[in-house]
Amino acid sequence: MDVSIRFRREMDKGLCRDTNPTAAVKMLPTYVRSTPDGTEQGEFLALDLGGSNFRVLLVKVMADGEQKVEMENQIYAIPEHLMRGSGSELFDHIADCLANFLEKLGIKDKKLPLGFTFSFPCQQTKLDESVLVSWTKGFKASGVEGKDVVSLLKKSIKKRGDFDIDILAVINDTVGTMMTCGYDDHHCEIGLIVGTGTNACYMEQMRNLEVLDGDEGRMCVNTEWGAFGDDGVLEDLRTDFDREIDAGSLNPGKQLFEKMISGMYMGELVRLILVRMTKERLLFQGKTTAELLTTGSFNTKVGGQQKGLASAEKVLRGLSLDPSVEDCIATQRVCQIVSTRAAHLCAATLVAVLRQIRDNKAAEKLRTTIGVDGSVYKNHQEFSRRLHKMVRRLVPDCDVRFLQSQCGSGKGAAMVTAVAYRLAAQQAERQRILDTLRLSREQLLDVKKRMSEEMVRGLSKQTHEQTSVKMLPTYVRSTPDGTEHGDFLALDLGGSSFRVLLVQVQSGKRHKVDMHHKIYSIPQEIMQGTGEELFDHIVYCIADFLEYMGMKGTSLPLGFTFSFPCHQSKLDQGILLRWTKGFKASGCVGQDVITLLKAAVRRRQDFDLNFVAVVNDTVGTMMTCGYEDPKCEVGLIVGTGTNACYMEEMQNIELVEGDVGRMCVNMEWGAFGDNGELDDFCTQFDHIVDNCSNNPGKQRYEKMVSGMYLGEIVRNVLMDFTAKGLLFRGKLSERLKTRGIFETKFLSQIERDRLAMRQVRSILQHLGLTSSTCDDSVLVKEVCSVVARRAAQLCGAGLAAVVDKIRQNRNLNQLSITVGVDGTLYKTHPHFSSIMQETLQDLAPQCRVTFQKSEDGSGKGAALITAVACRMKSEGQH
Ligand code: 0WK
Ligand code: 0WK
Ligand code: BGC
Ligand code: BGC
Repeated sequence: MDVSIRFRREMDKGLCRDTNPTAAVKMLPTYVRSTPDGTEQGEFLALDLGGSNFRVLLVKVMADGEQKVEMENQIYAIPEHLMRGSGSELFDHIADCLANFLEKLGIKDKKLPLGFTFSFPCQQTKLDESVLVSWTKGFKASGVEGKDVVSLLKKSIKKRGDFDIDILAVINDTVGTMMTCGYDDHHCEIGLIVGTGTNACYMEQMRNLEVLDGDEGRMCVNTEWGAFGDDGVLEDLRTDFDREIDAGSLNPGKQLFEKMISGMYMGELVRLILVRMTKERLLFQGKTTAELLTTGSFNTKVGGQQKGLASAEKVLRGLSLDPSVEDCIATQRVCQIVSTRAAHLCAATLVAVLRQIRDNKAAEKLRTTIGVDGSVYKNHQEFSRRLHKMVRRLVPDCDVRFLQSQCGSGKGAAMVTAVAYRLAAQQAERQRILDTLRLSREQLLDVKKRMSEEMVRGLSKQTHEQTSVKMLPTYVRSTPDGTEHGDFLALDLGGSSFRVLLVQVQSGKRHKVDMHHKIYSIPQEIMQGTGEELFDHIVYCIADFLEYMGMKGTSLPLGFTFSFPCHQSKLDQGILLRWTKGFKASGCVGQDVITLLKAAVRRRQDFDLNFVAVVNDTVGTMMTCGYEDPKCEVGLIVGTGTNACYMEEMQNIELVEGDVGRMCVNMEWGAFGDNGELDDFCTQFDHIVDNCSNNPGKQRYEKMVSGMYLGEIVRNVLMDFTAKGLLFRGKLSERLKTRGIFETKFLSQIERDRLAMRQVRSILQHLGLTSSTCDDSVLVKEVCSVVARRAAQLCGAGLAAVVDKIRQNRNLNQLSITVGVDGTLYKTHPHFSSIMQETLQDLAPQCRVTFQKSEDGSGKGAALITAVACRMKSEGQH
């Protein structure tokens, strides 16, 4: 119990980030995160190095329903001079054995995936990279410690040049054993080796693996318990015999626990004890022999099979001794004691692992299986019996089963490789699909170029009709100059919420604006009902607001932010060209929205309004921000929808008379791509979202950028991945099939740095995906980030076209300008704005653009435009 508790403490030291560097028991991450799930299939090569035999294997895994594995293997010798020679010779030899094996099976031409069981302590950063920390057991080849054994093997194979393989995984033999046994018994979560060396691995909770990021799910940890005691914590238990063995070993001071247990040392322990007893005349009449005094002459194998005195005698005679019966009994007794100690010490550390797993699971009664291999465990019946017995004595409350590995860790290596292969294939397929959503700089430059071309075509009388980007004149000619004053009513319709506002503007130096507003919802059925119902609802809200403000009966000038594409021939008229976003009210397209509103006011006969201006939310946003920063000459919305406006030179606006000064143009860039300008960037998911929208073929750019659609793009990618078995183990939840269920706000939440995986998990829970794994969460986060990144980059490319046009309009080498921005996506997404600005800076390097987030919404801007219009009317200008 005490040894077990000490070892538990050592395990914690190894797991803890701060103490890991000095911990003796290294608790090495293996990057094996999942046990076989039955979908593995294919042909895999495996190498099994580090035990008493070096094996090369070919493992065929069939996944047709009942899992079947066929194996062919060949044992090759590793001569001692190679174990202790130069590393490159050792790896050349391994490559030669591999070549020989492939030749024999006539598969030299195949480039098969390979799993490498390398049974020594290795620091891994990923499954197929493994740096040897230090040799153990009989190995001491030079130039390998501190090196990645995959690169060493690759080098040796390349040196041969007559075959090629794909090394996908390096694992420890304990891991291979756990996986081999895990294939048949899904409870197997511990791997134990007691052979030449000894070691154990087990499935640990990621949250306890402090040296790694991420705290979801589990990963297999290679404890490397052979080194237990290397920091002196076992000194009170180690005997002089142990010290003598260590002193005579290849790696003194290291693997002290292993040297008390494993097959490489047990025989020697017995020998040293026999020598000491002989020298003290307690055995063989005190007469030693050369053999008895020779290191390694009493090897464990024979020691183990103590079937009666006969064999003891035979062994001792093998050392030229002339043993008496007492000598044989005594020798047997020594073997028994050495083996018992080994078994019990092994039990103690194993129990520490069992307790760790039980506590991780907070399980009352732990049910688990230990996969075991190794010549000591397999050939020393007494050892395994004593081990089982002591384990059950130390943890009587655990239901522990020992499953002896029949086919070595090679099968397990193939399983890990199969999982790695499946994961790699799945990852490649995922990335192939995600790559269709990743845009290169060239592509973004192309988007900018095409947007610029469409802007020019939209402004020109000839091509205006055909173009997709309508460049609509707004009859807003100047930005506020601080002389505006008065009270104004503003409506703000078209975003995610409908607002009615009272805006009070004071002119003069410390000019300022006070605002009162109330938010109203526009129910779906009103958005998609009749125009009358919609405008009656708007008027009802205005009446409620005037009531709420106690302004019944006052007739204030009204500015109407109507965030849809409207053709205007003057400020107080807006002919709706088409609905966008979630709106589809009938009888409005082609109508002047002021007329529709007036009709609704008339229908209510409750109050009157002085309709002065209809403005687009981009224009309202530009004006709102322009009130603070006169350099603000661009308005950008990235919310439910997306759009931009900017101050264009009158001479370029061919649809409006006059060449003097500027006028704000509402680009309606949401429609960019409606004439196919973006087809070569559209993915299958964009087509699905467009086909399922209520305005197919329209607003293509908007459907790749704005908040109303990003969630749907993500949902369709997730569905496609799930359908292809790349996510959620191919199990689709009903909820995930529901349109609009993956709200765009999830994208912002999921990408918020700190929260990350736990946040994702709860969102997936909410989507009915309760059985999602950590990997699923990671992938969902990646899909969200790819979709949001593309949206931000496309928006940046569009904006680059706008500011560069303004720069060229003004023949400037350098333009510094401010863009007023609003919209939930821009404001709440953690990375959208920075990615958009990076893209803009990269594609329009001659423009220094400052972004001004609009805090007061476009209602203020609408009121300012109304104020300017009123001022100009009162000064008789038009
Ligand atoms: C057989 C496994 C191998 C492991 C060996 C340990 O396939 O990976 O290294 O058991 O036992 P040993 O051969 O050292 O007794
Ligand atoms: C707030 C503005 C409004 C605009 C909205 C867009 O006041 O005019 O339509 O932003 O953002 P959304 O609400 O669609 O996210
Ligand atoms: C090695 C371990 C290995 C064990 C059993 C030890 O010497 O350090 O990596 O698992 O032997 O082969
Ligand atoms: C509309 C634009 C509006 C944008 C942002 C688009 O769907 O067509 O008029 O500016 O959404 O709200």
